[in-house]
Amino acid sequence: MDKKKYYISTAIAYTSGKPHIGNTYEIVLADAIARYKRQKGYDVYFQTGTDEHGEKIELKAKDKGITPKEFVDDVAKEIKRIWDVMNTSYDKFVRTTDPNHERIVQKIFDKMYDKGDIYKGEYKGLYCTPCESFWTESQLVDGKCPDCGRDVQEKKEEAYFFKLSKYQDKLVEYIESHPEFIRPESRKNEMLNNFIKPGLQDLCVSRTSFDWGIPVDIDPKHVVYVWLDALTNYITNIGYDPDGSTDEFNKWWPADLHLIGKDIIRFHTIYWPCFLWSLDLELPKQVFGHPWLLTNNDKIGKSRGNAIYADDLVDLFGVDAVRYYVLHEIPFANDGNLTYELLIERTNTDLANTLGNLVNRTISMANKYFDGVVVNKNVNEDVDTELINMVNELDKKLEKKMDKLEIGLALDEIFDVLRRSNKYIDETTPWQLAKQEDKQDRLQTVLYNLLESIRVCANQLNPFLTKTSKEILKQLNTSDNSLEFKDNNTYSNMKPEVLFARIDKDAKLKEIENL
Ligand code: ME8
Repeated sequence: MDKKKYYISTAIAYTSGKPHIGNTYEIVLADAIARYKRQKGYDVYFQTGTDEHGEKIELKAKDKGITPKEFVDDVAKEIKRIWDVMNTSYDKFVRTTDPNHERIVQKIFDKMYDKGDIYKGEYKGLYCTPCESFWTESQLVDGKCPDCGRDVQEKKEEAYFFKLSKYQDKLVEYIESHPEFIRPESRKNEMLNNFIKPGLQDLCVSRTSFDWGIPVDIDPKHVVYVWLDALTNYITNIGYDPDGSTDEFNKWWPADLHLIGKDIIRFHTIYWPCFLWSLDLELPKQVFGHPWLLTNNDKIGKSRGNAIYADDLVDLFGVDAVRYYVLHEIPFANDGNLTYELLIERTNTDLANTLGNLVNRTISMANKYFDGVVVNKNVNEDVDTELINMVNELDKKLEKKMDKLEIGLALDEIFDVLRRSNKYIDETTPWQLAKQEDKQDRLQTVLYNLLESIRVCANQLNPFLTKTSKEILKQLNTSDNSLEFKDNNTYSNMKPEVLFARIDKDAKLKEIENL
């Protein structure tokens, strides 16, 4: 039987500057989901990339005295490097300056125009002549241009519009009859009540005031406005073509999950469905708007001057400590907070103590008491049952959380088993058993149970802490990737190594301060 397919995408990051840990969090989250699905046997396609057009980028390139293409080439390279530093397993890194994407966007525009969904009209707005920028009333600062502080004038500009209004009723009906389409639930209500039901205005989909964009085929003094260019990345890169799509497209579309931040859920659940309907395509199965990562309770932003970067954190703490922190600490629906203090505390408690110590102690005891060779002697006591049951129930429990995209809680399930395993050591006191001649088989059974528990947890950790998962299995000297407790494994030639060194908080904070 063919494997079930799973297409997951992230937002494509603006190439206006280096991505911060908030942007990076999204790719790590998507990566954990993609890896989990692969582990579950799905045929996964995981797409991410960069959003490279727009006026802001044109201006930034001008400031630097380079072409926009040179500018975005540099930034896209940096973004890809950071996604790689975070050990993310994307299948395709797409760029909106890819010639194929540009060509298909032009064709999409033409198709919508021919259908009557795009029409030529007039864009009216408040214009700042020196800055060559349109502003909305709410963007003005004291009634003046927010960039240069000068007066603005009402101005009209020729522009193309997409008939969002045409799809309003259909959109309300769709969202109400597909409760799984927008997640979490609170965002669905926000979209319906605050944005869609009050009335959709037609959307301006072209600009003539700047050049760095995809030229409109039928009227090349216009460039395609960014959201039509950006959102279509989800289909252009898998072989969509208005003149006939590829088999690849038919295999992957509709996407199973668009993972994006809560600030852009509006574009993905209003503009995007209407664009897709205009092309007679199905909608993605789900759009999940994840919460934000805050630092000291303030949103991390590229232009806010409070950016913390993933690669710096990896240099300080290692890739899996950073992955663990963002996956575990950012709850499913509420914003999460990142501080160095919290990151240090989490690393010490969960990774160094609960996980690292357990692995290290267990392998060390096996080496000390049995020269590293452990099999199951089946000398069981009541206390074993609870541990073994927990190990065997883990997969189901994890699946429940993962299906709801509750990644932090999924990690908790694994760590609950690890904590239970530590408690099992306290309960069974192997060091006491070691002193008693007639308890050697019991001692070996105890160590066997612990090794099996660690092995299963290590395999379950793979989607989240890939590097650590591999490292533990290497230390256990096993390639058994089954997810249930087995009775007949043999452990030998195990080598304990420190997985996560305990961090001295004060010393680390000093080191960070000096950076
Ligand atoms: O929005 N915490 O790009 P972008 C968590 N190009 N996530 C955050 C965040 C934070 N502090 N700040 C931003 C764009 N994000 C568009 C997307 S998709 C067709 C076009 C998230 O570089 C943000 O919500 O500003 C978005 O999902 C992603 O980072 C990229 O943001």
